[in-house]
Amino acid sequence: MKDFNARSRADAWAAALAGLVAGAVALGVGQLAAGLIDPGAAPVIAVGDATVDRTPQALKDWAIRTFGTNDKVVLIGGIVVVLALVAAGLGLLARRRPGLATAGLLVFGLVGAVAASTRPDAGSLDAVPSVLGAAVGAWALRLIVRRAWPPGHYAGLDQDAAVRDSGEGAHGGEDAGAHGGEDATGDGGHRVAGHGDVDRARYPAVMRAGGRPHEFDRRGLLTGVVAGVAVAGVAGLAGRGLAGRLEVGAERAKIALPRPAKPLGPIPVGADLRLKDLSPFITPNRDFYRIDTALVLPQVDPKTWKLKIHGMVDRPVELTYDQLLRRPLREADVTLTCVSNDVGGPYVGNARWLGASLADILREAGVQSGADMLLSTSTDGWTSGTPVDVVMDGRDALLAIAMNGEPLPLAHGFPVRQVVPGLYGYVSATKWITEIKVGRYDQEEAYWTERGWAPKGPIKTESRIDLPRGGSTIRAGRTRIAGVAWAQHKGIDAVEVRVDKGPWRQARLAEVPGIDTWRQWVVDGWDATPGEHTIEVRATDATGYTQTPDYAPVIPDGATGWHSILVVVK
Ligand SMILES: Nc1nc2c(c(=O)[nH]1)N[C@H]1C(S)=C(S)[C@@H](COP(=O)(O)O)O[C@H]1N2
Ligand SMILES: [Mo]
Repeated sequence: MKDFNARSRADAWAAALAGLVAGAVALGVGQLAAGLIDPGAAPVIAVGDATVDRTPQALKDWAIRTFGTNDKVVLIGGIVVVLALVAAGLGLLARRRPGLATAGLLVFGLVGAVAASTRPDAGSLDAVPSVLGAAVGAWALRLIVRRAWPPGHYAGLDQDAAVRDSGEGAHGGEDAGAHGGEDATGDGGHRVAGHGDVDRARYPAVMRAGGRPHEFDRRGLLTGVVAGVAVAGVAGLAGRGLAGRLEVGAERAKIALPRPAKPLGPIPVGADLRLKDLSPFITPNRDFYRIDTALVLPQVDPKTWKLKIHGMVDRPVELTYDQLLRRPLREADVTLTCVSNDVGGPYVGNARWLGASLADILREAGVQSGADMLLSTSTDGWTSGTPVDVVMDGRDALLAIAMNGEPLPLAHGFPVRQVVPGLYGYVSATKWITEIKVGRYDQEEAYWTERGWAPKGPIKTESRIDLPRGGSTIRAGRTRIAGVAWAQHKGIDAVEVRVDKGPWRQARLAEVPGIDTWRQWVVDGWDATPGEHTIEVRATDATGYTQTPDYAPVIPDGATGWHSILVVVK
C-alpha cells in the first residue's frame, strides 16, 4: 500500500506538471498572437492592466508603499503564480475529467479576452491572443495527458490486458500529433518499435505492484512536457520579437531636436553642491522615478501621433509632431513630484524640459469662459485634470518633447507629455498625451480623482535629508547633513535642521535657476557624538510658509510633515 500511495503521489505531480506545461503553451501562444496583433493584448498583461484599474484604492496604496516602483513586477508575478496554480489544478482534473479541464482553460481564456478587449486602447482583435492561447493550451493538455496516461490506464486490469495485447494499436491510433511531436525530440527511426517495447515491459510491472495501475507513462509525459515547453518557449520568444518590431525606439533615435527659440542659460554652477550621496541637481533620465499605470510601455509613433484639443474651445486644434516641433520651443527647469511621495520619499526628480507653450496653443484654440479643467488623455486611456487658470497664469506649462537634452524616453512619455510646474504629476504630467478636452471639474473626473484623490493637486512644500542616510551608522566627529527641498513655483527661501530636538540651525542653500525646481541644502558642521541621534528638517518657501510637523498621508492630496531620520554614531 505504501508503494501505491507513493505512486499516486507521483501521479498527481505528473498531472500538475502537465497542467503547468499546458498553461505555458497557452501563454506562449497568447504572446505570439499578441506580438502580431497588439503587445498590450498579451493575456497576462491584459489581466494585469484590468487588475490595476479595478483594484481598490487602499490595496493600490499599500502596493505602492510596500513595493514602490517594483509594484508592476510584483503584480505580474502574482498573476503568473495564480495562473500556475490554476494550471496545475486543471492538470490534476484533466486525468479523469478532460472535458472539465478544457472548459476551465477556456474560461480563463475568456477572462483574458474580456480584460484585453475592455482596455481603453483595445483594438478589435484584442480578444484573439487569450482565446487562441487557451484553445491551444487545452489541446496541449489533452495531448500530454493522453501520452502520459494512455487510454485503458485507469480502466482496470482487463482493459489493460487488452491494451497490452493490441500492442501499438491503443497508442498509435489516438493522437498522431503527439507522436509527430516526438519526432522533433530526435529519436526518429526506431521510435515506434521502441515505444511498443516499453509499453509491453511496463504494464505488467504496474499490475504486479499495485493491482490497479496508477503509474503514468514516464516517457509519454517526458516527451509531452519537452514538446510543450519547446512550443511555449519558441512562441513566447517569437511573440516578444514581433512586439519589438513595433517599437518606436528606432524612430526616437532618428529625431533631431530643434533649438529652443529662447534658450535658457546654463544651470548655475552653484546649483549642484556635488556631494556624494546628495541627489544631483539634475536627475539623469535613467535615474528619474517612473510612475504610471502602464504595464507595457505605450509605443507611440511620432509620425502618426496627433494631439486633439477640443471641448469648450472656439477653434478645435489638431497638432502633428512636426507641427509641434516647428512651434517656438522653450526650455524650463522643472522638478516633478508624485502625490504618492511620502515624507522623505523618492518620487521626485528634476530635469530640463524642452517643449511648446501649452498656454499659447490654448489661446489659439480660444478657451471659452466657464471652462476650468483640461482633461488630458494618454494613448492608454489614463486621464488627468489640470486647472486651466494654473496653465494660463504665465508659468512654463509645456507640451514637452525632450528631457535633459534628448527626446523624451519611452518611459517618460515619448513622443509628447505635459509638464506643469507646481502641480503633482497626477493632475499635470500626462505622458503619451493624445487629447486635451477643455471642460469643467463639475462635469468630468480624471483617473485618480475617480479613485479618491483630490481633483486639484498643488505641490506641498517639502524637504528631505539625503545624507547621512536614515538608519545608517556613521563615525563620530564633524558630519555633513544635506538634502533637497522643494516648493515648485514658489521657491525655497530657507531650510533648517535640528538634532535631537535641539535648536534649529540654518542650512546653507545652493543656487537655483528659478522657482520651479528643488533646491539643495547643506549643514556642514554637526559635531556627531557617539550614540543614537534624530535629525529633522523643515523648509520655508518664498510665501513665508514654514513646514509644520503635522503629518498628513499621501492620500488625498499629498503628504506633509518633517522628514526625520535616525542615525547611530560610533
Ligand atoms: N499616461 C500617463 N501619464 C502619467 C501617469 C500615468 O499613469 N499615465 N502618471 C502620472 C503621475 S502620477 C506622475 S507622478 C508622473 C510621473 O512622471 P514620470 O514617470 O516621468 O516621473 O506622470 C504622470 N503621467
Ligand atoms: Mo504621481
